[in-house]
Amino acid sequence: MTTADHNTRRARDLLAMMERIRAFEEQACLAAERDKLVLGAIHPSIGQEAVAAGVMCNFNRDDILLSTHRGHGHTLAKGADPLAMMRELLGREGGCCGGKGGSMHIADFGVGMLGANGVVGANITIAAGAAHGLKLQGSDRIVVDIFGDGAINRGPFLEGVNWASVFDLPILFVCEDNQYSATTKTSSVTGGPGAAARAEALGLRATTVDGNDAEAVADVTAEITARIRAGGGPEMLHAITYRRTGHTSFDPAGYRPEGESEHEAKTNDPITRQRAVLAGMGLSADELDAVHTAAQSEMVQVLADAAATPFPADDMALQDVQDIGSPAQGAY
Ligand SMILES: Cc1ncc(C[n+]2csc(CCOP(=O)(O)OP(=O)(O)O)c2C)c(N)n1
Repeated sequence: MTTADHNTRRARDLLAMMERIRAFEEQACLAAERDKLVLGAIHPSIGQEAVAAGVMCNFNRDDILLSTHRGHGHTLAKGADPLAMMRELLGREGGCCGGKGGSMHIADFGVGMLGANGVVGANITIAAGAAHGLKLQGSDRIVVDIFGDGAINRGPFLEGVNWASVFDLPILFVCEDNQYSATTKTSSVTGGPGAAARAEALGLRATTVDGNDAEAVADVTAEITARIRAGGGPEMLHAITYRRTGHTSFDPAGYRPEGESEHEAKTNDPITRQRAVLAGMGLSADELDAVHTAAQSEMVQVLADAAATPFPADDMALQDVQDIGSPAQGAY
């Protein structure tokens, strides 16, 4: 394959993954808002798909991923089955976690996805632990840990990044900076220049990238992961993007300047930008539309199949649950 063919294939793969993530989340939002099939919140990453697609295309199935409450895109891009994910969102049999975890607690060890996490920042120390485990095993696998800009203001960021630095662990920390922490503009509660500078202060090499440019994210992550796989130690990627929806699918985001999200959608949509890249490589509008249509059809079917799946049997509630008894029973 020529370099041009390779570049075109990767560009198309990036577009296809972003389209699949967007379509999955659009269907998930419909399931929550229109169909009332989801108990609990959904945190969409609509507009942030280039981070998931661009980072994850540089990781193998047996590498390890830790993610956040906004982790559908990362998990799909790591290779998880969208039907198992949708069933999990709907609490159905065959969900990734038996229907007991829901959107914020999806894990799929089969593709190296150790878990989304509803506790902001908690995945950072877990990821450092996973990377330490791999290092002790002498494994050639590596870890990617994705967290939001809000997480860098929590203690686990310092603990996890420091630990990775001290033990020279094989891990890429990705700060997916969508500029908001729930209802707060993150810059208004962040001292100093932010994620990259903090990582550098702890001894990591840090790179900042336009997180809505899938090609740039994929390129820079390829360079970083090559260094990490060669034993170069932990690094930080600060990917700047934008949260287009409210914090959850139900949040109207009235705290945001009027028109901000619409402006981003019009001028900085990662899918539109990637379509332009591919058009420049010679793909026709019909070919690009076909990628969109395929993703839409796939995820419409995924929601239909998940909604038609039965709920788990009642006794499932007691499976995978630790029962060590109560103090009154002398268990301690
Ligand atoms: C320890 C902790 N504190 C507060 C919350 C409530 N909370 C949920 S998401 C969120 C904002 C997180 O912002 P960020 O890390 O930037 O991720 P984003 O939601 O933007 O993807 C907060 C404060 C929480 N889940 N965990």
